Amino acid sequence: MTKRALITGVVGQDGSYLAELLLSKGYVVRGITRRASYPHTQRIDHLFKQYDDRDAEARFRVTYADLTDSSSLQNVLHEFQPTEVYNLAAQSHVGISFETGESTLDINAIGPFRLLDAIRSSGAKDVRFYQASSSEMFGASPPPQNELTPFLPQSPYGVSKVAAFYLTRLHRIAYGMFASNGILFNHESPRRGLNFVTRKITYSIAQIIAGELDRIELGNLDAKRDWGFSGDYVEGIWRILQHTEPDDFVLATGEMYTVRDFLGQTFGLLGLDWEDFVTITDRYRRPAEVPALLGDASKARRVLGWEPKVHFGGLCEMMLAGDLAARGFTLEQARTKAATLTPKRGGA
Ligand code: NAP
Ligand code: F7E
Repeated sequence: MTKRALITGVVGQDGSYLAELLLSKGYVVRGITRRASYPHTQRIDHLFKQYDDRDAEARFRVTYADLTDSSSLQNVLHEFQPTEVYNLAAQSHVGISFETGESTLDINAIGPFRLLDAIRSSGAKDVRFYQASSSEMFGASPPPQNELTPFLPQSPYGVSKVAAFYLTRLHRIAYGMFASNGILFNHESPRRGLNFVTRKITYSIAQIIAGELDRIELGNLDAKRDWGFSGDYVEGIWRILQHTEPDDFVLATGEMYTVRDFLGQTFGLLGLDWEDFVTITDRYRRPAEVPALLGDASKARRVLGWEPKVHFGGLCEMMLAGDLAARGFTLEQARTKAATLTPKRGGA
């Protein structure tokens, strides 16, 4: 039987990689996106071209629906009849969740409830459900963190993801649904949103090389994160739903670096000293911070056979090369240009 996957958040970073992966495995894929005032399908436009979504039988199509709109979720479930549902949609920015707490909780916590409830009420017994849970749920719990580590969330985002985690487990326990959580540590890529710290740094370096920017403004450089590659993590997400039984799994690299390390590595690739180009500002500090995240993914390795392929150095180079290429520079050309730069001192 052909597998049919519904992906919420398909126009986001992970949604785009997951759609590629599932299409390569022969799935019929339906994405949902909410209305925006300007098209923002850049991450999946190549899939429209490849799988022609104008055809009624197309393997890849996108439908308007919203996690805050129950009837839109019920309609797409009824019409598409998925065998697997991947709930990746979220207000995913931790810092912004302090400014938009109510809508973050609505989308990230009540949203998954609406979706789980719609699947349950539809009577479809065999649908498998994946919830995009997050290492932000661990918050202030000291590293390393695994599936048994207590949750101590430090933001409205973290709280919303804890609620969704337990709602997913509850549907598994109370109604026997195949509902699993992936507790994913930070994962990045050249498709990462521009206001997450890794992509902000690599995008800004490319702007500096192109002569469009002098300095980068950043907040807390001491935060420690376990950064992996989104392309590796969607493989783990898929494996979580192919497992014989529903369960919860941490996905992580098991390596931890500071934001300062990320600066050193990426500027270092061009022979530059990051301190010449960075200004620290309170503007990007958060009311509460998650100091250190380091994942122990031994359960996923043992049970699912999952392991990340890309590590810190490779990730930094992949992201920087992507942003430089978009401005017409190879790494080698950027190094040559970097050697001619005169940093504008001050502020750091
Ligand atoms: P992302 O790039 O921000 O993608 C999230 C997507 O959700 C966006 O396309 C967004 O649409 C969509 N969305 C937001 N509100 C929605 C709503 N009300 N209805 C329907 N769609 C909505 O995030 P990501 O990095 O791919 O992460 C995917 C998921 O994993 C998220 O749930 C995130 O919280 C979780 N997660 C991410 C990481 C990580 O490091 N990347 C780690 C752990 C967990 P718009 O483009 O219209 O805003
Ligand atoms: O921040 C610090 C910031 O926004 C990383 C999301 O995918 O991963 C992500 O959340 C660190 C924090 O990611 C800036 O204070 C310094 O300590 O890139 P970030 P995040 O908050 O770890 C988790 C697992 C998710 O689930 C989330 O969806 O970097 N930092 N200066 C900065 N952060 C940003 N964004 N911008 C700065 O200028």
